[in-house]
Amino acid sequence: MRQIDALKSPRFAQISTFARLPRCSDPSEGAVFVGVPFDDATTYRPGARFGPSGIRDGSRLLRPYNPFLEVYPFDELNACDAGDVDTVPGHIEDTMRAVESFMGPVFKETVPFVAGGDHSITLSLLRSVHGAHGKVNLIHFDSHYDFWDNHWGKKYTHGTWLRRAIEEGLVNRVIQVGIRGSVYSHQDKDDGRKLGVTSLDVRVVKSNLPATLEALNSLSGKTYISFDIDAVDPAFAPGTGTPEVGGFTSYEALEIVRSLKLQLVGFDVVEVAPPYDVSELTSMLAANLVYEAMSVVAKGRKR
Ligand SMILES: [Mn+2]
Repeated sequence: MRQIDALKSPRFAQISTFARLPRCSDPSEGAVFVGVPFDDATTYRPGARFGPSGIRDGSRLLRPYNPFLEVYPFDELNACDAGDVDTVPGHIEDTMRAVESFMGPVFKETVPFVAGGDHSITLSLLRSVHGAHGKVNLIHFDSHYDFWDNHWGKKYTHGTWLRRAIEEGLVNRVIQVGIRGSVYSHQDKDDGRKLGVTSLDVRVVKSNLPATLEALNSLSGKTYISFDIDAVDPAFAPGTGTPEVGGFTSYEALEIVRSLKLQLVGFDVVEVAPPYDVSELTSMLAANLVYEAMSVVAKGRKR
């Protein structure tokens, strides 16, 4: 988009690119960073519509070489920033259509790294993944199950996307990582079992990180990762809409992601809400999680 056209667009939230990467207009140019600035499906604090711009700001200090994985992720992936999807504030179904029409071709061409937005966007992303790859495994980092049937009678919210994805047959194995906090009833746990979801709660993960990594790395075939930043403790990631105390440290979150050896077809980090952030802590962590995920994909290509 030419600068003068950008001035006429209501896409006012985007002000920079991820990690100062070049802008790409053609997604097939390389692995792309994409923003989805939408937060009308949140149930508590809104603000995740500013996640993409916050994460771009939080990414400015990222440097080209990852010494832990010994890769240059941006070079290896020919990475660029494709800008934001044209979401429609206040209208979730229009936004879902916009995400699917933008992301469908992107998933066919390359591996996208998506910054939300609230977690409702992941249903549209998984529909696009399914269109490109068929059923994939899902690793879902979160403090919440997100498989409620509805909220206030509504089927599409940030707490119901996973049940919709399972109902629509978009996913194979689903492993949740970091579950904690109070829920409405014991039913939630039973529902997970009925839906065939493996939930590794925060105690299980924290008490035995190697066993968790083994479980995740045992997934075979194409895998998608959705990372709700509230999987991390609010002491490390305060800028989010439905915080739950007692989560991962930022080190643990980064270490889990960078230790994955999987065939990733895409990655999203959602629920970053900069209005509640402190000193860009949450945005910087989200940017670094994207960086580690890019590095995992880059490392896989080098092998
Ligand atoms: Mn959550």
